[in-house]
Amino acid sequence: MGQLVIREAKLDTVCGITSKLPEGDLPEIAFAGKSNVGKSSLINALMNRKDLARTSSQPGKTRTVNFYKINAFVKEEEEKRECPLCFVDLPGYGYAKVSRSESEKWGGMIEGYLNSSKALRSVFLLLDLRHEPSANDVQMYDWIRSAGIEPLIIATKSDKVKRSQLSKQTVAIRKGLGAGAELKVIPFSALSKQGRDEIYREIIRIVST
Ligand SMILES: Nc1nc2c(ncn2[C@@H]2O[C@H](COP(=O)(O)OP(=O)(O)O)[C@@H](O)[C@H]2O)c(=O)[nH]1
Ligand SMILES: [Mg+2]
Repeated sequence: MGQLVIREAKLDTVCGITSKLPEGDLPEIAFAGKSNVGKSSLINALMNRKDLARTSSQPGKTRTVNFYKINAFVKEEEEKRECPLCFVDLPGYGYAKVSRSESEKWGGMIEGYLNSSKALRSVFLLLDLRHEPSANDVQMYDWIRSAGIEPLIIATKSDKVKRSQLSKQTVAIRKGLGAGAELKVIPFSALSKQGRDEIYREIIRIVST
């Protein structure tokens, strides 16, 4: 199937609540999840960058939709196939210090993006491997599916869970979302990079079909 190689990644557009979302033509993969779940850490790990996407221990800081342009190719035996794409970092939800009206505005913007982007090819929904999905997580899962997209679930911080607990936690995530065994859940750790190659393979599959 080949190997995804990222040459360069750069932050291209930052959208606030009142900005018009860009209409790019690169295939887009969006990243969703509650604040502090490890979204920036995953995006950095995929881009092979330490700090292009901000990571912080203070949740709720990212209140924008960030579009990263990724210059990449797929390396196959003898050939290189160009594979330009765009990562879309959606604002984290579930942060207690945000007012209800503000979080509703953001919810509207995320839902609007999911329903209107023509270039959106997949959504990676991040859930903490240690916890059952929250009501907000379930709502996000439902929004993504209502937009006609089957999300890929990335279960983050897998280094904090014993190997022997991995499959039990994965089952609990599927159950919490009301999904069956067909829902793909990939355990990921930003520390050990467990799961990264599998996520790269998913990206190649998504962009190639
Ligand atoms: N142990 C561990 N900590 C992580 C992992 N991913 C993120 N973190 C930590 O969790 C916190 C929030 O991460 P961040 O990527 O900023 O989350 P975001 O709010 O979803 O973008 C930071 O302190 C990270 O260092 C992981 O895979 N393992
Ligand atoms: Mg972040």
